[in-house]
Amino acid sequence: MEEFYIDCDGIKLHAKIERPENSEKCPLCILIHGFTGHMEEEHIISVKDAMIDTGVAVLRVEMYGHGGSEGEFRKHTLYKWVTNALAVVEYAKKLDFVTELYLCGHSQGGLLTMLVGGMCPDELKGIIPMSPAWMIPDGARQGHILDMDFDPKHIPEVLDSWGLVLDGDYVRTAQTIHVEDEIARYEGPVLIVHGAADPVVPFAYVDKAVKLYKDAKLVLIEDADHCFGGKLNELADAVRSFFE
Ligand code: FER
Repeated sequence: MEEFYIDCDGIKLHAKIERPENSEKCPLCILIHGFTGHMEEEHIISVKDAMIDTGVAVLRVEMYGHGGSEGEFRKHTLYKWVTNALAVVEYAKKLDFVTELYLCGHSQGGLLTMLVGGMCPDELKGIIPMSPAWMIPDGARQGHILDMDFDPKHIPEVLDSWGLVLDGDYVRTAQTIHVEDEIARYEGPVLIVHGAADPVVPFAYVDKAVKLYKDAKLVLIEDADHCFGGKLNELADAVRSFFE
């Protein structure tokens, strides 16, 4: 395991890379956490270990304002995360041991995975959105974010909810994001993993994504919540079967 930082326009992004044993060249999957998340969460570790098991190296990176990366949480936006992820794809492409590149992310990182998939279809051999938070842009347009209601035409200076503070720019930028466009731009294989008891991401969004992607498979894990608590083996099996 190697720990380091990837530069993104002067912001240091905290990263860890782990390679399977006995492999010179191998595929690599970039793995990204969700909103308020980080790279050591147990569902992220389970997915990482499952990938290593199947001979895939894993590059975990923490996005702007999260974990050990620079940037203030309240100033993070999906635009900043997209810019970060593009810098990570660029970094990973240049690693000489890498044969094929994949992208996987959880929740807000799953939404990010769908967006960046559409932006980098030639670079990404496959994508794995987990509990993908596609409802965020719609919520921003309708005036519901973090269980807070606001007038979407007059965005508040700050959102203050769930004990968290987010600048209004989070909403301003999220309102402009149209995930269908990026779904249409990605024609490679997609694995969506979702918990059937996820109270955060409505299943209707996952269902719509599976239908719109050209080549998507859904693994719906019964009784699993947003972070697959108590269902980590099922999560790992889904990821393993995608790479095997
Ligand atoms: C929201 C609902 C869910 C939201 C973010 C999330 C910022 C993200 C959840 C996650 O990444 O786990 O209203 O607003």
